[in-house]
Amino acid sequence: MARNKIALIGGGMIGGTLAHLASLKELGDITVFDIAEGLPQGKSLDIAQSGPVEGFDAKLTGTNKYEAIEGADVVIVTAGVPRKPGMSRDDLLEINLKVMAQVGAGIAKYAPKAFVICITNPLDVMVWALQKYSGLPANKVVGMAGVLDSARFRHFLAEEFNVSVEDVTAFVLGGHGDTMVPLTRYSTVAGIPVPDLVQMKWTTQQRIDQIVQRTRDGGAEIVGLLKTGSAYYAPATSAIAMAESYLKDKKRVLPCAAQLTGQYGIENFYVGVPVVIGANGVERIVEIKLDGDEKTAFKKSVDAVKGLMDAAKKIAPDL
Ligand code: TXD
Repeated sequence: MARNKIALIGGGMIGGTLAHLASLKELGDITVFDIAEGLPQGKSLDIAQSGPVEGFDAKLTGTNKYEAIEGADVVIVTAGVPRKPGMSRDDLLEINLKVMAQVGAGIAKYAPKAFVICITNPLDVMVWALQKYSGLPANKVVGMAGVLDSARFRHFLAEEFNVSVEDVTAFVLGGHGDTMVPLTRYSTVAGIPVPDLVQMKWTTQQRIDQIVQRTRDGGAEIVGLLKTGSAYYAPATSAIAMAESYLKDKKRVLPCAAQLTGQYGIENFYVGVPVVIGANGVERIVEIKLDGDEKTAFKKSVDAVKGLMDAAKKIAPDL
């Protein structure tokens, strides 16, 4: 059986890390596309040369031509510009919308059967625009944000409780932005919900509130430290988990930006919710029961995404 083909649209900080991780995991042959001359070619060649040392077999190709992504099984999109300190994700809207139009056309022409994972910010609107521009079925186009946001939440909780990250689960709902909704009662240590751990005096509500806020600010914290770009190791690792669930039909339950068709009272709209990812892409949208406060927080997040979508429609009336 031929190897899977993974196309990475954008060979920058996240794109290069995606190529390296996919190679290490032998997920398939990898084609890195970028508009920058030489960048995808150089990174592909460099990673390929690490193969003999590490022992992975993967054909890596760098390209500036969309036809090289022909027949890709998975396409991961990071093309666009990242934030600089002081910029919000929303500031990237206009420039990255134009990029999604180009990327959508390339995918439609050369990889219409692919499972597409969008990473470019502002994520919830970019994945919505990419699905529209590409014309691919909505169950085959998702956004990566919730896996990263919940990973940040899980990391902070594991540090707080001094337990293995493997035994910490978390759900983060809503848009990938300051209004994201980390759900503490669905977050657990070995199945023990965080509110119970507060009762058990493992921590305090105040500490948990601080951790929730640090999760919301997770991207900005790293942008502030790096100064020249945004996070890329954890975002890339998160997208690879989604790609792997598709390629291996693992049916993982992961928080992703997916198109809702009535769940949570939302129609034809992308926002972060738990989904099952298998060989058919998004196979199920998990509609968890939200209590009063969670409903309010989720609606605030949905309204923030809606606001950005309205701004996007003004910029690109064809959307
Ligand atoms: O959780 C999340 N979804 C976020 C997403 C986590 C972190 C970063 N997030 C966003 O991913 C970030 O705000 C950016 O919008 C993307 C990519 O971030 P990255 O750090 O990889 O940016 P780079 O290093 O600038 O890489 C972007 C590449 C760069 O090589 C450009 O030459 C290329 O995109 N680029 C293009 N490729 C194809 N087509 C077009 N038009 C294009 N324009 C730029």
